[in-house]
Amino acid sequence: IKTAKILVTGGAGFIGSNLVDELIEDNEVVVVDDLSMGRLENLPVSRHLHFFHQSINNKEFMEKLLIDWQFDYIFLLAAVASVADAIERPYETHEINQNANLHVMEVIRVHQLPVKKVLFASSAAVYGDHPTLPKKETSPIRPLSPYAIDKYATERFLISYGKLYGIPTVVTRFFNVYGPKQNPQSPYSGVLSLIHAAIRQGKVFTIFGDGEQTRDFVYVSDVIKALQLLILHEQALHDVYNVGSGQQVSLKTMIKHFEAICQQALRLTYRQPRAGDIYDSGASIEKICALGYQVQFAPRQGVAHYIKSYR
Ligand code: UD2
Repeated sequence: IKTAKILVTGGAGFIGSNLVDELIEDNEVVVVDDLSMGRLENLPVSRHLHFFHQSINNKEFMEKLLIDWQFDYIFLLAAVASVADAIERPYETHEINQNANLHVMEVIRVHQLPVKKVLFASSAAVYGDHPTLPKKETSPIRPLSPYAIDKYATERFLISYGKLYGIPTVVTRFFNVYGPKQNPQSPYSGVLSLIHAAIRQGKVFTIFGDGEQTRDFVYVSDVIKALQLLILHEQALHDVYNVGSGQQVSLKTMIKHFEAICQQALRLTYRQPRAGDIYDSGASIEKICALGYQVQFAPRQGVAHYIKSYR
């Protein structure tokens, strides 16, 4: 994207700040982030960056921002990203994960803002524990938590606003994203950020279950490529796309990659599986690949790049 005005909600967070790094060279980028999980240090220093320390839930602020700026592209990445957190405070997180995003669409509709496309970041969580793998966009939807329900409902709202009111939209379903700037501070942070922190600090890492559970781990720079492709591709319209690596890999295999690349053993301890944990997960990425998406970082290469970026 070039010479555009772009809004990234959650732009100081893990995926958001990696996206901002890519966009900032050639565009004016506005970031709205309440810094609940995001960090200012994640953001580049640039006169093209306009940072607002605000919640997307501040409706007055968001309305004014959208009207003042007349954005070309909008990436809706802000969320309470932890499923566990959403289970603790379902009503509060609903305000952010669903209503605040719906409000953005409503402002665009009411003021007929000329946005070229709005992208909403949904999650593999919408598939729930239905056993057929890999997950296709047409697989059964079984949202099992308030978090997944909000993600799914917001997907539908976005697409419905898109079709009814002529606002171009697209939705991504992220699988297990990992890489630089992922915050390991919560026990519900992405497991690879916790492994990365444990191996660097020589600390013990707890495996919940037997470690043979599988995930589709996708490196953040591949995710950023997917976001840029989907926001620009004219065929990616009012539709949903899985974003993953297309490889289903066990936790133990990922740990072996960390150990091999760091040349150091990770100290392990085992506990009962987490309540509600899904054993296996994997993405079909055929749909996004048909638009020209290519995975650059297989799991081992991704881990190597991740570790290198901290040296
Ligand atoms: C991911 C998403 C979540 C939701 C969900 C949908 C992340 C960070 N979370 O949850 O938002 O979309 O998918 O299914 O991407 N584990 C350990 N030890 C630890 C931490 C985790 O063994 O210290 C295990 C955990 O029990 C699970 C696996 O590692 O089996 C992955 O855990 P996660 O929290 O990174 O991601 P997941 O798939 O539960």
